[in-house]
Order: sequence, then C-alpha cells, then structure tokens
Amino acid sequence: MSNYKNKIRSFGMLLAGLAASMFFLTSCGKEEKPGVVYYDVDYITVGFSQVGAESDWRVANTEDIKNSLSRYNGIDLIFDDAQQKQDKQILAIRKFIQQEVNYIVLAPVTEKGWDTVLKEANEAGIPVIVVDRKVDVKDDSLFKAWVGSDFSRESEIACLWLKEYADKKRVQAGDINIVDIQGTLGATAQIGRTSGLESAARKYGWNILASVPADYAQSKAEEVMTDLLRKYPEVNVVYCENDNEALGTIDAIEKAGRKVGTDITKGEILIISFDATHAGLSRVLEKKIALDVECNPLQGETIRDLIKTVDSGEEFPKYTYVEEKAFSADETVSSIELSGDKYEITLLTEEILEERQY
Ligand code: GYE
Repeated sequence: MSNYKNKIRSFGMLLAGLAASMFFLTSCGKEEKPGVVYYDVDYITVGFSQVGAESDWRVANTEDIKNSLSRYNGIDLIFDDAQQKQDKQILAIRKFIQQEVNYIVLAPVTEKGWDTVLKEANEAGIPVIVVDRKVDVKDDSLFKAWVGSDFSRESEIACLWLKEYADKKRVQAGDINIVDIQGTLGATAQIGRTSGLESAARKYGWNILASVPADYAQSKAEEVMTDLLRKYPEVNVVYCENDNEALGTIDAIEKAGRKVGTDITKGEILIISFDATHAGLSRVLEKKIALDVECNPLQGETIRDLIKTVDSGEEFPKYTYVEEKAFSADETVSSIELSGDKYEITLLTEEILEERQY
C-alpha cells in the first residue's frame, strides 16, 4: 500500500507542535516566506468514521477525539459523520482505503455487518482501531484494538443500585414496574444495558412492562414515553439507555401531568440513566434523574496513545476499558457490592458538576 512505511515519522510533540503552531507546514501548500525555516512534517493520516451526532455523549466524544488526533499531535485526521447509518460508515471506510490513510478509527453504529469492509482494510494493510461500541466479526484479527466502556458493568451498577434503593425504601420487588427506553438496537451499548436489566429483573422479580428503542435521541424518547404512559400508567421506574432519552422521558412525564422524582411510594416516577453528561447530571441535581451511570466519552488520548504504540511496533492491549463512576440524586445508597468489591456511588454536588469536562 502507501509509501508511509518507508517514511520517517516525527511523532515528537515538539516538532509537530512547533511546526503546526508556527504554520511552517510545507505540506499545507502555504506560500513560503523568505527568511523562515520550513520543516516538512510527516503526519500520520487517520480516517475516523463516527456514528453521528445523536446525543450529547457523541458530541463530547467527537470533540475529544478531534482534539487528541490533531496536527499538533502529529496526526492528520479525516473525519466522517455517518448520521447513524452503517451504509455511510462502509462508504467512508472504502474512501479512507482509497485515500491510503495510515490508520482507520471506527465507532460502529451496530455490531454486525463489518466482516467484508474490514477485510478490505486489512488487505490494504491499514490497521483498524474500533472505539466505543464493538464489532462482531468472525475473525478478531480484522481489527487491531478496541477502546470503550463496559456496558454490561454499567447496567449491573444501575441494577444493583435499584435493588438496594428499593430495599431501603421498603418497596417490594413485585411492585417495581419498569419501562426500558432502549438505545439503537444492535449497538453494544444497547445490548449490554438491555440484557443487564433483563437478567436483574429475572433475578430480583421486577416487572418489565415494555422495552422500546428510541435511538438514543431526545425527541424520539419523548414520543415513545408519551405512548408508554398511556399504555402503562402503573409504570414507576424508567430505565433510559442514555441521558438524551432521559431528557425526552422527563418532558413526556411532566407533560402528562405526572411527577418525576426519587420516591416511588408517593407516585413519583424514578428515572435511571447512562452517560452522566452535563445535561444529564443537571437533572440529577434537580432530583429528576435518580441515578446516572457514567459512560466516559473522553477516549481521544487513549486512542492516540494506542496509535502511537501500534505505530512503534510495541505491544498493546487488544481491549481497553475506560474508568467510570455513578452519580446519585440522594444519599439512600452510598455503595453497592460489585463483583465482590465495594463500589462507591457518588452523591452529586454542584461542585462535582462544575468540574466535569463534558
Ligand atoms: O451512551 C449514547 C450514544 O455508544 C456509549 O451512544 C455510546 C452511546 C451513548 O449516543 O449517548
């Protein structure tokens, strides 16, 4: 494939940073000025196929990856937004192959359907790094590495919290009536979060009244929840598979004249959510979301380090999981037991919210 293997790359922050910040890039085609020293910096070219811009989480993720995979860091990024469509992602990858990029970063919309195009990238000798959701391919060597969150663990945290919460409030398991507003069907985040809830409901005896997808989108979730409230007035817990869905759900509940809150014994509807974005956590402070389990979108630095490691031929992990917390609206549950260890639930304060990066 491309001649990049023969080139000597400068990954040094100093040279790349100096060159980028002082506009000395001959590769930019800028007019050369007399008396100025020009460096010909060889960037690593990365094609990034992003799912879309469906949620606050996604926007934060895009921004962080763009900041980390920058010219300042020796990387020339080609960004493509697939608007939640796998077809568009496949086209983008084929274009990256034609452009002879050095690396492909793929945030796949769903898990299935990647074998053919990843094989094409592989045959072209372009390493693929998968981020956020996973790919379900027959041959795992079709991608170099994956970086993202443990969605089943996130769900386990949420469900263990609900179990403790219900016990402390003396609510019987059989009186817990849940609706699940799911994410995009077939996405790893949806699979992990839905199946975690299903197994907890089986284990503890909760009722799941309905599970309906809303594509992680606020307006869709509002529509779905409006409908579900009519069908299932007995609902007292809504498990939203991301923050934007929680925002839409809150609107639907309030417009229907019902109350969101943490006390289901008084007829309030309790909301559990995932992501812990600024918008989501603001609702936790208002006690409109009872628990928000973090899903950390700040993956850019890890991806950049991974590219550097792969590039230098050193050993690298196949799977990297990012660190995550859980934030509650009140003090009822301060910790849970997760896989034999104590896991702290953080009581959200204004100070914590102010310090958050996204
Ligand atoms: O929770 C949601 C986004 O795949 C982790 O996708 C991601 C999910 C995230 O749209 O907000």
